[in-house]
Amino acid sequence: MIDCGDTFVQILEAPTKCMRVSQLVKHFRNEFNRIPSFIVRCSGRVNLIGEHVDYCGYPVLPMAIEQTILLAVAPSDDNLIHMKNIDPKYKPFKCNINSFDIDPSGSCGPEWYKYFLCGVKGIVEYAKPSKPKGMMVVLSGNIPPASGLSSSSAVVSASVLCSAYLHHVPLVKQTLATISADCERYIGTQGGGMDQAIAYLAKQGCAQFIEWEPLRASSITLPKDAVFVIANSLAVANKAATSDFNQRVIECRLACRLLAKKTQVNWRETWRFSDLQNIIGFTMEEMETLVEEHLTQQDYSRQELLGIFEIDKEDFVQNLLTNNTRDAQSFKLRQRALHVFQESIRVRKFIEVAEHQTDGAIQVMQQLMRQSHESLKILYECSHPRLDKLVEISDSMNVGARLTGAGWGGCIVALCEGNEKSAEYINYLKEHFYGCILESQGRNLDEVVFATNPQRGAELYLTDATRNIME
Ligand code: ADP
Ligand code: NG1
Repeated sequence: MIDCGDTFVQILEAPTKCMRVSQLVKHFRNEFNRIPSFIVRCSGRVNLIGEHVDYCGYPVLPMAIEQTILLAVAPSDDNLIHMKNIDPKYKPFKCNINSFDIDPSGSCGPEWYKYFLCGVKGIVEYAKPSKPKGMMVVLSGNIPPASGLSSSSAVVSASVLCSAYLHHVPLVKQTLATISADCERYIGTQGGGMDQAIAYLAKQGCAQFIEWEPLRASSITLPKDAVFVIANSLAVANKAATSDFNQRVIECRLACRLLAKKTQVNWRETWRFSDLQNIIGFTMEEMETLVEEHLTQQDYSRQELLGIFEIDKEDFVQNLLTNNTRDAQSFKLRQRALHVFQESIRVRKFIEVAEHQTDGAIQVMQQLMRQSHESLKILYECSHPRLDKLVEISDSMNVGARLTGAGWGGCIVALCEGNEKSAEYINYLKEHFYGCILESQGRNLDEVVFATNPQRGAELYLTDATRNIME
């Protein structure tokens, strides 16, 4: 494992030959009658293994993908944040930098610009500038939204980077990743930080083993015959539009508190499995046994938990739940906890095998991915019939696959051995899976199912206008 030492976000010349960048600059010019001062690029990501474990404090193995969020930005003197999107389905919005609100409510999920505002708020609260700067922004994105490839965090992380640059905050990757993870929670979801970490710490050609506290990334070189394919189920699932994601987060926290109580640890202050594990000094396997011993019920009702923790309803709602889970009555603690420990054991094995690259490494990795999907389906209940179907087809072709990201829709990531196999697999899916799905009609299937390679983390590009305006 190589520790990725470089600390600062790269600042480069704008790639004028890139079609999307020139379209973005053109759009910016039409909107604001000037050229942008700088451009920010931030990738989406695919998580290879380690799903729903980051918010429990355990490592994950994502890599950045080719699809990105691009922002063209210039400072504005009127204290306003002017936000436009190249895609007309995302309506323009403007607000005052000194007084805006991020209300995450709405049954279709928060409006797009609120993700951008999370990033602005994150930097303003971190740097506390005496005079926050207004800005003009145009966004261009091609990460499929609400599909588990981290489009939302790419918007938030790009916004953090652009706001940091505008406010002269040092562009230290780890710091910006942490700010991005914290501020995306203004949207209401309690993510663990994987998406924002890889957004900044990604390296071309390698997946990253991401660990927490302190946040760090180590490059993992994957076997050279390993080809990762992303296949979109075309079932969208916006994380902030339902309580499903946060329900899983609080189930893990409750499971952790309950185990803490059983092991005489201060349960009020211990809500992440990794913290509890550190305190009691158990191995991952011993944590699994602890779950088997103490979390014996299939379901825990709210009433039962009030009794176990000896607390009243107000305390429970205020301190142990989130806004959108405040009415939850039933909690599956055993199943969620078992998934987290077993998945974390799989991450460890996956890294060991990928690193040693002995004969049969790819087959072992494929098997771990299959097991991961099964666990997400059965224990974590975050799959979708279309994801299951994709995994089933993959199995039948000797390809190991699993859902990636939060689930309930979105994409699978599949591991194929060699380019020939991946081409055969992609063609098979195009014909036999996408051929039967209404949402695929009229779509460019090359954007729906494709092989992917690890890309670089976030970057900032200067345009000619930058030098005059930013000093
Ligand atoms: P994901 O798994 O892709 O992060 P989320 O449900 O968390 O899914 O976030 C999806 C939301 O992110 C979209 O509904 C939209 O508000 C925002 N988003 C994603 N891509 C874009 C884009 N290109 N332009 C504007 N907003 C975007
Ligand atoms: P997606 O669905 O890709 O946005 C979410 C969380 C991650 C992680 C995964 C599940 C956010 C912003 N992202 O990812 O932190 O918990 O689910 O492994 O909440």
